[in-house]
Amino acid sequence: MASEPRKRGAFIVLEGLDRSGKTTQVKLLEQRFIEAGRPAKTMRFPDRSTVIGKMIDGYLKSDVEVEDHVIHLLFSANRWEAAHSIERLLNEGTTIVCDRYYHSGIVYSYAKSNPSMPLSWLTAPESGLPRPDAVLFLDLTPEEARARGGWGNEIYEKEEMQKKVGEAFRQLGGVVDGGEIERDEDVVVVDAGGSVEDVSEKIWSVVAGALNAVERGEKGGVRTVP
Ligand code: DGP
Repeated sequence: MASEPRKRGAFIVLEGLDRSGKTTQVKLLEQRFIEAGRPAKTMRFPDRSTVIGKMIDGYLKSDVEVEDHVIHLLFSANRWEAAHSIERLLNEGTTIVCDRYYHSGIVYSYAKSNPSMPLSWLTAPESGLPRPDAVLFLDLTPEEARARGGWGNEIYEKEEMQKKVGEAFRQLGGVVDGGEIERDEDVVVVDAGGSVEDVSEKIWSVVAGALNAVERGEKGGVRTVP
């Protein structure tokens, strides 16, 4: 009797503003998959361990200045460095829980309002990367972020930037419209204002739906970003 073909893993991305609890939730989600007997692995972007990642780290810490277009392409290159490993893991049946991915790439650069970086230019380098099965944006108001101790010292951790990034993510998630950014069907906005347990349950309810679709083969094999 022929054995069943091995099912591919699901590719789940958590996006969020700084202080949204994203990193904690990524770990909880990985644990949940493992407890359910599903091989799972966490990843994060930027991956500061590579040569390109170290350049990004220097920029984020304001140790070096990097021109807007250049840093945008470096963030994208940092995802492309991992593209084959992501594909391989998914094909081997490992589910990936990823802390930020290409939507951060688009939204953080978009928030700079640089007229020579229109959306079409920002999205182009991401085209062809492995596409997530679900992207959850953990939403938090600046007041809630402040109540959690405020932001750190990195380059984007300023209230004005966080407001713009939040707004752009809400447009991607279809919660607000009116801007240039169109709704992206992969993005779901989750209110990250509750307790760790509450947010984790909300995340699980969205992820479970995406997981079922992957299990039933509705999403096909590993897809690529259009
Ligand atoms: P984190 O390690 O998750 O705190 O992310 C570092 C910072 O980098 C955070 O402020 C978000 C920002 N960021 C993440 N990915 C990208 C990207 O692709 N492009 C840009 N411009 N910023 C990004």
